[in-house]
Order: sequence, then structure tokens, then C-alpha cells
Amino acid sequence: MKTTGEWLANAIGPRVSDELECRGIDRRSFIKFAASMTVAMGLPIGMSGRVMAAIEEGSSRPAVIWLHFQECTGCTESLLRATHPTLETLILEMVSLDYSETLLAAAGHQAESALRDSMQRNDGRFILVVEGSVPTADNGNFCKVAGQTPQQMLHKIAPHAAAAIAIGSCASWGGVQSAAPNPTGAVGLAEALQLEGITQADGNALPVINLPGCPASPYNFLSTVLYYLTLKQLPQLDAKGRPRFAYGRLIHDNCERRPHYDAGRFAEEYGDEGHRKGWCLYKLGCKGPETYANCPAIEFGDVGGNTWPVGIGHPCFGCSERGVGFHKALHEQADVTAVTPPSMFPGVFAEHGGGITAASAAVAGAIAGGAAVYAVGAYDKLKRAEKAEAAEGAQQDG
Ligand code: FSX
Ligand code: SF4
Ligand code: F3S
Repeated sequence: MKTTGEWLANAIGPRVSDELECRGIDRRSFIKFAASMTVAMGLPIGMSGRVMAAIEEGSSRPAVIWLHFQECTGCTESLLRATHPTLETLILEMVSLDYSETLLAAAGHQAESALRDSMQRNDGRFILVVEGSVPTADNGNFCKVAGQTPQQMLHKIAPHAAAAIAIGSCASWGGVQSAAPNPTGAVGLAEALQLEGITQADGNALPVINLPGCPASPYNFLSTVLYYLTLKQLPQLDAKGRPRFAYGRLIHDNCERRPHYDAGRFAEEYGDEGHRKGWCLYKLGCKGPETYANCPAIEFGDVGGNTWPVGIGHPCFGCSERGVGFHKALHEQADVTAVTPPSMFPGVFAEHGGGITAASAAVAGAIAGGAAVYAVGAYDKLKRAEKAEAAEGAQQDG
């Protein structure tokens, strides 16, 4: 006869540690994974024990209702294509994905009843995930699921959710469909809720976490879920509703090509010498200087080798930034607001010795307290570097 402990163990399913073993993941890899997720969430490394416990606990699986509006399903696809499906899938399994139009085995009336059942069971407690934009033109008739427009679905479902995650740039602020002339009047989830006057049942605004990116980085979704499971609260958001831990830094300040930018070494054309040598892509329209995201740090596909747009030689087009991706031309040069290198960067021309370095110029600027000092200094530096490069090129040509 089974003991109570054995019965419970069977009732709640296999322990995470057993599951990991079945999937060929040893304890050491799990600890490493938890540590890297802790860092990705911007938490002190000492908290990785709590993160591990949250993954292993698996008892408080929040229900998730995942809706698709106007989009390409790239966000779902990139989540499903995580290179280490073992660990990532484990986190996905920590949520109870009760309704997803892409992944549900059921169809038609069965699918609709799964949605109704989950809403009843988890009233006020489920997480609503929205992928895709909401069309506001023509009463939303551009997009219908089960005969309902996104607006009708949101009226029915959103007031009962605890919080919402707008995954991808489409759901965050309209994405590719909102590019001019925006025939469907596409807007993001937060704006649609506001336009429709949809709130939680008690009249409070539904918290919306934006995870822009086209597609959104699967790690940003996973770490948002894990953050919630670990700390039982939503992450701190920036003014655009994005988790600060993932979107708090400028791509330009974390890009491996930044030293080339600071030294004035640019690719001028695809395939030219600068492009082949991995120089800065600013002149090819890189929007890294005005886009906040963790792409250079987290990369994509978990395969290493600089797998992020700039890392593989393509300018960032600002897919994560409202008003940049899909709104500025690819070749258009970015607005540079922070021209000088971050103060922790080494000096640009340090090898020459004697002269003023970027770092010392930055310090001097900080002491002078004038942003203009930064701007003028950096501009001069850029021009000097460009001239030097041109002279060097002319010498070589000659
Ligand atoms: Fe596609 Fe998601 Fe882009 Fe949009 O991603 S990858 S169009 S952000 O909503 O599916
Ligand atoms: Fe990197 Fe683009 Fe900035 Fe150049 S402009 S340093 S390629 S982010
Ligand atoms: Fe998008 Fe730029 Fe990152 S194009 S994926 S925000 S590098």
C-alpha cells in the first residue's frame, strides 16, 4: 500500500529533479541555468537559490490564456524553438497554458469551452497573454476569432485577468501592422484597453507588461514568468511598460562593435572592408543608439557565436522601440542621444598615450557638468577618427 507521501508525489506528478534527470539535465546544468536566469532578471546572484526553488516548487502554476490577434505567430514560434527545449520547456510547463489558439489540441466549440472553463476556475487570477495588435478601424472587423473581434474578446476576457503580458511589438504598440498607412488602425493592447474603457472588474486598470521585439526574445518572456513565480510580484516597468531588467539598457552601450563607433570605424556598404571586418553599422542605419533591449547580452537561439542582428552583420532596425522599428526607414540614421562611451569603457585612443582619452574627456565633461561638453567632444573625436581613416585610406590607395 502507498504511503501518504507516495500518494501525494503521484498526485502532483514527477518531481522536477526527476524530470530533469529524465531529460538528461544534471544538477550542475540546472544550477548554472538558474544562475543565468537570476542575472537576466537583474536579481542579485545570491537569489539564485530562490529562483531554483521557484522552478522546482511547481505548485503554484498560474493559468495563462493566450490570445492571437493581428500578427505572424513569430513570438510563439520563437518560444517553441528555444534551443535547449528541456529547461525552457520546463518553465513553460510551470504555467498552465489553458487556452492558446496555436497550441490547443481542441478546436471549435471544444476550444471555446476550454476558454470559458479556465476563466471560471481562475477568475481574477489568470495571466492574459496577447500576441498581435488590435485593429481599431472598421470596428475591428479586420481580425476575427470564433466570429469575434479582438475588442469583443477583450471585453469578455480582460476584466477577469490578474495581469496581462503584451508579447511582441505588435501587442506592445502595433508593430508592423501599425506602419504607415496603418490601414487597420492597429494599436497595442494597452492602448486598445484604454480606447475601449476596459478595466479589471473592480475598476482598476489591468496591469500590462510590454515585451516588445519582433519576435519578442523568448528569454524575456521566460524570465518575466520566472520573476513572477520567484518574487510573487510583477517586475518593475519603465515608462513604456517594459520590464527594466530586460529593456533598461541601450543596445549601443552594450554592443560589441561600440569601440569601432567610438573610434570612427564604420561599414559604409554591405560587403565593404569595414563590414567584413566587423566595424560599426551606424552608417548602414543601425538603430542601436535609440533602442533599449538586451539583445547583445542575451542573443537569440542560445547557440552562441553572436547570434543577434548586429552580431551577424545586420544593423539593428529598432524592433523593440516604439516609433523606431517599422516607423523609421531601414537606412535612416539613428538619433544619437548618448554620444560618449559609457564611463566604464576604456579610452578610445589610449594606445597613443599623452593625449586626452575618451574616458578622461568624459570625466572632464562630468566635472564641467555640461552635456554639451560630451556632445562636442565626441563629435570632434568622431571627425578626427574619420579624417585619420580617410588619410590612411588615401595613403594606401596612393
Ligand atoms: Fe510576429 Fe508576434 Fe513580430 Fe508581431 O511577434 S514576429 S509580427 S512582433 O506579434 O508574431
Ligand atoms: Fe553597435 Fe549599432 Fe551602436 Fe554601431 S551603431 S555600436 S553597430 S549598436
Ligand atoms: Fe530587434 Fe534590434 Fe534587437 S532589431 S532584435 S531590437 S538588435
